[in-house]
Amino acid sequence: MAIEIIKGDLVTMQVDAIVNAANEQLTEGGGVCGAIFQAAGEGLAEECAEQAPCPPGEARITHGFDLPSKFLIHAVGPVWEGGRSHEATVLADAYRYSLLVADANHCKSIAFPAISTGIYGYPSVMASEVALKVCKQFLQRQSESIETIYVVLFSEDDYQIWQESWTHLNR
Ligand code: AR6
Repeated sequence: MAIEIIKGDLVTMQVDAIVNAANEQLTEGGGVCGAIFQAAGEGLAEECAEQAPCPPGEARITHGFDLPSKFLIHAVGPVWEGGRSHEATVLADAYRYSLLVADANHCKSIAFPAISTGIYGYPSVMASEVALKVCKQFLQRQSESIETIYVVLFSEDDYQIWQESWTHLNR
């Protein structure tokens, strides 16, 4: 079982499930969500609409359509409001919920973006600490089918930040 932190484009990941940094209505947005909707193509919006809304901290599963992944897991992270609105709890819940959904669907591999760290404004360093801790604990304690968790960072800066957090967490 492993956690792999990589730099790249989430939509190209050949995994069982790709996680979308979604909004509560599960509609096409900007950021990685926009890229996923574009790459998935027709059918995704309709399947998402059937499952909406999805509150922050939860996730919904759809097919991957034209993406290389079988499933898409739409996770809604918190909007950053300075850290006093339980953002860390909600972010941890969003990762955990996604992992549970993937596991329940017998996924062996899953790829996450850095949920909430773009349009939703969550500082990347703090988000990495929350996310990586949840992923590590899940693999150690709960996972039934998931063997590999990828975290895919889009920018070099984020990649460095998440690598450092990972090293720190395992010290
Ligand atoms: N691959 C990997 N990471 C990416 C990609 C990509 N192709 N594109 C962007 N990122 P964001 P949020 C990174 O804004 O903060 C949408 O409109 C990006 O650099 O996509 O959770 C939704 O519909 C950042 O580090 O998601 C919601 O309304 C990370 O993905 C809202 O934005 C997340 O940034 C969600 O905001």
